[in-house]
This record gives sequence, structure tokens and C-alpha cells, in this order.
Amino acid sequence: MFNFFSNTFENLKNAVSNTAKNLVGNVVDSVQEEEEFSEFVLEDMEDLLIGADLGVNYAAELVDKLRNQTKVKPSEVKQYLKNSFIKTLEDAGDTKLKMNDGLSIYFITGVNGVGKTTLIGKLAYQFKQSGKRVLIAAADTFRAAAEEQLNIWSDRAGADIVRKDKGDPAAVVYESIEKAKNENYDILLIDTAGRLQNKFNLMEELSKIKAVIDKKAPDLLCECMLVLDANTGQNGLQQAKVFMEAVNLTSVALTKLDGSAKGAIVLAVAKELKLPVKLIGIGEKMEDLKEFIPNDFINALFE
Ligand SMILES: Nc1nc2c(ncn2[C@@H]2O[C@H](COP(=O)(O)OP(=O)(O)OP(=O)(O)O)[C@@H](O)[C@H]2O)c(=O)[nH]1
Ligand SMILES: [Mg+2]
Repeated sequence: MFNFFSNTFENLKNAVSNTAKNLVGNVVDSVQEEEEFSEFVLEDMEDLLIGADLGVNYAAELVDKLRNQTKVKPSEVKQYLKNSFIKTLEDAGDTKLKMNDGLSIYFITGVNGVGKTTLIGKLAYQFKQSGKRVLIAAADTFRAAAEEQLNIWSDRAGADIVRKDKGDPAAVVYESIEKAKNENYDILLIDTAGRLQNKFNLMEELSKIKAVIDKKAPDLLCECMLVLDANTGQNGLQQAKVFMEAVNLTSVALTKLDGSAKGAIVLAVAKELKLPVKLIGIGEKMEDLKEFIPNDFINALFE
């Protein structure tokens, strides 16, 4: 069975402390002493939520529900936010990483620098530690140093790698699926480029790779995952929409949550895109990848 390194609550609390201050602390401080949800209080609350990167629509929806009602008092705003956030995360779908009995394929996408290769290295390590045979497809043949970086990670993790210097990414993926099937690997992780000459080229390349997977191993693709940097805030939503069109995303990994004050993007992604966040990166080390457990995340935010 696949088990993530123990996700100590203290770790998580530290990682989300800036987000907690922004998203919960400031709002609660400004609202809870008030007598009623006056228009002034509501507008202030909405501004704070938007400032915390929750997104304009979501912030407006949360505030609208408090307008002209008497059930929720300002002193209960903390519990109100907590319940709303839990519901949003639950509505976005199962946050558990999908896995097959035989070969499981994970297709990892995202713009440049968000942490795709690092995520793959960390995942490879976790899977190896739980006794799986892991193959990595170096389908980022665009950036000169990309495969070298992946080599370092795969060595550290003890995973095997398929690479073709300057080759066609779709061909790398084709070959790695053959190899993974023939040699009975448990896990195939596909790393992709984050930057090409332009957005159109990048999306075309990703669609081509996706077509290869759909043709050769349609039932084996467990996750088509978008990696987002927690610091990009609302910009991440725009990125997600573009990737959504090119490949059919199933989930999101949020990296660099450590220190970020914009972790509310987890909620914005769940709300706006109905995509579950399944993994979070909370540092640069091999062990700094965690399963995303909504209740833990919410408790860490609200404690
Ligand atoms: N603090 C922190 N840094 C991270 C995390 N994940 C990745 N990084 C750092 O982010 C930088 C970029 O990571 P990469 O894995 O190379 O990103 P990439 O998406 O593969 O980049 P391209 O291949 O250029 O598209 C590296 O310096 C990583 O160490 C994280 O969870 N926390
Ligand atoms: Mg990379």
C-alpha cells in the first residue's frame, strides 16, 4: 500500500501560517466584534477575502449569504468560514490520488518553474519507499538542463528513466509506456516542459502526448495533474483554464505552499474549477510532499 510520509500537523500549520493570517485571522479580527453585518462590515470582509486570493466571485458569494439574514452572527464568522470552506473542498471531488492495481500513469503538467520536476522526484521517492517499481518519462526535451535535473532526482529516488536528448516528447512517452508495460513497472511518471516558444506550441505538445496515452494506455492514466505554484494566486486559475482545454485535467498539485500567503488558491481552484487538490508541496526536500487532506488543511488554517 502507498503511504505518504507522516504529515505532521505542525508541519502543515507552519506551511499555511501566512495564508491563515490572511484568509482567516484578518477577516475574523475585523468582523467578530461587530454588532451586525452592516453593509460597511460586509464590504470590508469582501475586500479582505479578495485580498487573500479567494477570488472575486467566491468572496462575493460568501458575503452575499450573510446579507439580510439573522442566523449567523458576526461573532460566528469563523465557524461560518470554516463550514463554507469544508463544503467547497468536499464538492470538488475525491482528494485521494488514484491508483491502479497494475501500472499507474501520472501525467504532470504546468507552466515553467512551478515545480513539476521536483514533484516528480518527490513522488518517485515516495513510491519507491513503498516498494513500487518506478519509471520516469523525461518528456521535457525542450529545456537543455531539464533531463539532467531529472536524472539527479531519479538517481536519488532510485527510479529508472527514459530520455531522448532533443527527441520528440510524444515519442519519449510512447517508448516509456511500452517499457513500463513490458517490464512490469508499477508507476510511470511523465514530466513535461513548462515553456515552449509560445503557449500554442506548449498546448499542442501536451495534447499530442495526451493522445499517445489515450491511444496506448487509456485505462492506465490515473491522474492528469496540473501543478500550480501557491504564490501565483489568482493567476493560477487562468493557467488552469488553459490547461483544462488542452488536456482533460483530473486534479491539481499545489507547490510552494510553505511560506505562501496565497494558499487560498486551493479553495479558489476547488470552487471555480471543481478540481480537487490532491498533493501539496511544502518545501524543497524529498519528503516535503504531502497528501492533501481537506480536514487537516482546514484545521491547520483555523486553529
Ligand atoms: N519552497 C519550495 N520550493 C519548491 C517546491 N517545489 C519546487 N520548488 C522549487 O521550485 C523551483 C522550480 O522547480 P522545478 O521542479 O524545476 O519546476 P518545473 O515546473 O519543473 O520547471 P520547468 O521544467 O522549467 O518548467 C526549484 O528551485 C524547486 O526547488 C516547494 O514545495 N516548496
Ligand atoms: Mg521541469
